[in-house]
Amino acid sequence: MITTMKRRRGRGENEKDAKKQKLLNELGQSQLPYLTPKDDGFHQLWKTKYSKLVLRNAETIPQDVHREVQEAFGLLQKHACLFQDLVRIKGKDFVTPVSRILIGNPGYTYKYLNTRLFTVPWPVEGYEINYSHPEISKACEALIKLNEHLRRETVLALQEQNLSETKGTEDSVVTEKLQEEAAPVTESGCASPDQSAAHVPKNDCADLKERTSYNLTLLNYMDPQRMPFLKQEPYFGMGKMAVSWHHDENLVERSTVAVYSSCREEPDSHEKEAWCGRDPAVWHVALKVAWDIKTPGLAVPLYQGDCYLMLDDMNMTHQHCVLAGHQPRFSSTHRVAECSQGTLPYILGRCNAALENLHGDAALGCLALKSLDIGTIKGVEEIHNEVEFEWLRQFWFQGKRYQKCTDWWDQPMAVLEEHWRKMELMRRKPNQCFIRGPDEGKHAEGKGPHRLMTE
Ligand SMILES: O=C(O)CCC(=O)C(=O)O
Repeated sequence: MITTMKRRRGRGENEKDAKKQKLLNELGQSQLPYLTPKDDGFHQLWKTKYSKLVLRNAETIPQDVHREVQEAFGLLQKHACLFQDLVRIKGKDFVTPVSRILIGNPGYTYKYLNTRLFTVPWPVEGYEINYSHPEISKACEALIKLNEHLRRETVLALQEQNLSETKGTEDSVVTEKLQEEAAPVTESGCASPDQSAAHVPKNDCADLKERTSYNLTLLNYMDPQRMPFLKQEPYFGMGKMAVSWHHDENLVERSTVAVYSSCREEPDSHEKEAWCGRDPAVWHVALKVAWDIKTPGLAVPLYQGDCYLMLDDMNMTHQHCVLAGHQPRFSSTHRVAECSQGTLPYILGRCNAALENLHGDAALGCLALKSLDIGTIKGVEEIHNEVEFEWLRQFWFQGKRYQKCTDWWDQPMAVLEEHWRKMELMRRKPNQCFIRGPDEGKHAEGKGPHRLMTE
């Protein structure tokens, strides 16, 4: 049951609400201005207030990457691998209009809006992965290839931006480069990457690597024709949104988010100039400066195969939303998820630490606690909750969706459940010899958390 996963709202969320309310009060009935490419000042606004948004339009991306990624989207859809998520916003449950699948490093998870998604692993050396169909394997391979392409593009883009921060230098080569950089962003918003790293000031390599090594991608799909009740964008009057205003959560600080966008083009219509503002037939990414009503918003159209990068701290300083067009669209959003508490090795390590307090041998029919120290018992209780609420319930609540793609999580989840069961016994009867035999022990206290949830 969903109610078993209830969580109190944090102070941060209440503060956010207060800020949002203040903003809406200031705004009253009026709407804020925003610019699109057909507005004067669009490129200037981009360059001055949204400079960490970089668009790489489709022509700059290798054809084989386009072909394989677009085929991958089709294959994942054919095998019904994408699902709408049940998320919690301000204590209420919502089903996302977009359908999603998380693909990434084996054993990684990503939590957004209180829902933890588990990666369908992409192929990495050292891991044996059984996919439920060769076409799913092919799709995952295409996405790790895209991931690598976007990582390289991101490093280049970051290097370019570091160059522009060295303004005022005497170095003539750098000055020359600066003049190039200072030129207005091109029509496409794509500043041409300088492939020669020779004059690029040194970045802190370790840091750069950490902030650009995407460890997973969250894929989104939506067909707007099947979603008649999309929310209207509330501040600027930008029209229907597929994804509301947000910052991406749980990412490594100052890490880039890279997005590949794919949607069929709308056939040209004569009504093109009939609307003001953004073209409602075309998908856009929209950006605004967080908690700022003075700077106009920016709506950037996205055509088949375009990519955009939100560099460095842009995901923190700005919010973004996705404005729906008319055609179905896929996107692949590559992220450096902050996984210090989100990987399988992490949670197994936690469980093993808790089970250290267990003494004896289940096979011999007797287990007891080594220590009854209150701190130790509390620690076990914490881990017991963590494995139950952050892992097992999250996993089982999402049903059998992962099995559509792979059996990768089945065995680890069985192990976690077994650990949970032992901790449950430790908690219930802390000072008794509480398991009489392996099979009896297994069933004595009865139920795994997934069963509790479905009751
Ligand atoms: O599809 C996109 O362009 C971005 C989607 C997004 O913002 C998200 O998944 O958090």
